[in-house]
Parts: sequence; C-alpha cells; structure tokens
Amino acid sequence: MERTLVLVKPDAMERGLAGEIISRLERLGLRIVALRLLHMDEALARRHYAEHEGKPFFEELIRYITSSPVIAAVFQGDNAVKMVRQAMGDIDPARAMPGTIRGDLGIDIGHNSVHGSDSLETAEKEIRLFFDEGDLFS
Ligand code: IDP
Ligand code: MG
Repeated sequence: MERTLVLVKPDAMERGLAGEIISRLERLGLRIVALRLLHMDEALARRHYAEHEGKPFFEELIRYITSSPVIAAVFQGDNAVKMVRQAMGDIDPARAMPGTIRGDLGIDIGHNSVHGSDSLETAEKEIRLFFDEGDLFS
C-alpha cells in the first residue's frame, strides 16, 4: 500500500477549499492516515522545496507557502502517488483539465491549491518532514 504527502496550499485554505480538496481525494478511495494544520516556517519550506532552490520562482514560492496555515495530510491506498497527481492535474491551472483539482480550483501556476508528492521515494521523504512515524495510522 502506498502513501503520499498532500498539502492544501495557502490559496485554497484562504478560500475555504480544504474540505473540498480532501473530499475529492477521499472519493478516490484514498484514506487519511495522518493530518495536521500548521503554519510552515521558512526552514521547513526550504527543505520541502529544496529541489527548486535557485530557480527564478523559488523565493516567491517560499514566501507564498509560508504566507498562511496549510493542511498537511498523508493519504494511503493503492497507487496513492499517481492517483493524487492525476487528481491534481497540470501544474498550471490554465492548462489543467476540468475535473482536476487545479483545473477547477487553482488560480495560477504560483497559486495552484494543492501539493502531492511526485514519486514514492519523494513521498516518504516529504512525509518525514511533516510527521513522526508514530503519528501515522494504517
Ligand atoms: P508540482 O507542484 O506539480 O510538483 P513542481 O515543479 O514541483 O510542481 O513545482 C513546485 C511548485 O512551485 C508548483 O506547484 C508551483 O506552485 C511552483 N512553480 C513551479 N514552477 C513555477 C513557475 O514557473 N512559476 C511560478 N511558480 C512555479
Ligand atoms: Mg513537485
């Protein structure tokens, strides 16, 4: 059984869309095995997005993801990583298909409502950034 890290990002939190996003993922058959509401600090944000350090959008990304509280959740299920990525849609809401979270709810590429780990390996690393193993149910 796979697990993956999901963040409900600030733009979605500020518009009251957390329930909608979590609900869409639950409807795929994925189960919540850990959940936190937290305000990411700069250090956590830089670790979470370390692969993007040095890119032109990086500093803005850090400012954005630390701008208000987010929900971090671990979803578990068969093919959880791919299921969440497909449900999220394209990185740019303008290109994301209708029916996807970003296509329906995202604002723009920098405010695209949701994060989901991009591989199993990344997922396990990201889960450990936000949760202790003892916080995970299964
Ligand atoms: P992902 O969120 O679909 O995994 P990544 O390439 O890992 O996409 O990028 C992480 C986040 O950084 C994106 O969700 C987006 O908010 C932001 N981002 C990526 N590329 C750009 C860009 O070209 N301009 C502005 N923001 C970007
Ligand atoms: Mg990514």
